[in-house]
Amino acid sequence: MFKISNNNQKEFNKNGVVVLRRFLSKSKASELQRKIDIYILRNKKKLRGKDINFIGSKVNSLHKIRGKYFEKLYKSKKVVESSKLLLNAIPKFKHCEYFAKPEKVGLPSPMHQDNYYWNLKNPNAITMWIALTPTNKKNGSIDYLIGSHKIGKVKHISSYAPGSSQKVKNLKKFKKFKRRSFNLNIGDCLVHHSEIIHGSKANNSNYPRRGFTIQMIDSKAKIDKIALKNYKISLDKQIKRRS
Ligand SMILES: O=C(O)CCC(=O)C(=O)O
Repeated sequence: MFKISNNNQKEFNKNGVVVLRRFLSKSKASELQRKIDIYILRNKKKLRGKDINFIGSKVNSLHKIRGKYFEKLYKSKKVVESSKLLLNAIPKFKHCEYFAKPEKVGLPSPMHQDNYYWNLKNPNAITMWIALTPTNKKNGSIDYLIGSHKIGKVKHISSYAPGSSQKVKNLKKFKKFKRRSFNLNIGDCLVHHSEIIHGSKANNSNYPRRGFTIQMIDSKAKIDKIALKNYKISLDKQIKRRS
C-alpha cells in the first residue's frame, strides 16, 4: 500500500513537483483506464465544448469527469492523506480530468499555471497526475520549470489549444528555471503545485500517453471572481472560434 513520506513533502515544497512512485498498482491503473473508456463510450454524445476535446475521431482530453468510481478514488485514503500532507491543510476535491494524447496525433498543452484556470486567491492547491501508460519525452511527458511555483501568478494569453486554452505570455522571461520532465511507469503519480509553470509537447510517437488527474485544493481556498470571469470570457471566445 502506497504511503507518502516527509521527503516527498520536502521535495514538493522545494521544487513544486514530486513523483509518487507506484501510487496505484498496475491492476488498479488498468481498472481506472477501463472505467474511463466506459465513461467515454457512455458520454461521448452528451459531452460538448469545454468537457471534451477531440483530435480527429480520437479523444484528446476530458474535463470534469463525474461518477461513483472516480469519486471513490478521489476520496480514497491515499489521495486524501497525500494531499493533506502536501497542502498542509484539509483538502477539498475540485475536478478530475483525462489527458489522452493519442499516438501520432496527441495535442500539446502549452506552458501554463493551473491556477490561471482555477483562479484561487490562495494557490495552495495541487494536481495529481496518474500515469496510465509509460510516459517519457518521446510520447509527451510534462515539462516543469522547477521552483517556478514560488513566483506567483504570471501573465497568460489565449493559446487556442483545445483543452489547454491559456499559455504563459512571455516564456523567455522564465529561462532561469531549470526545465525537467520525468519518466513514469503505469501507476506512478506526479503531483504538482497549482502555480508551477508546466506543459507538454505533441505526441508524435507510435504510443499513446495517457494521464488521469485529480485536483485537490485547500478547503479554505476562495475564488478570485474577477479573474475567473476574465478566464471564462477567454475560454468561451476560443470555443466559439472552434465551432
Ligand atoms: O497531460 C498533460 O499533458 C497536461 C496536463 C496538465 O497540464 C495538468 O494536468 O495540469
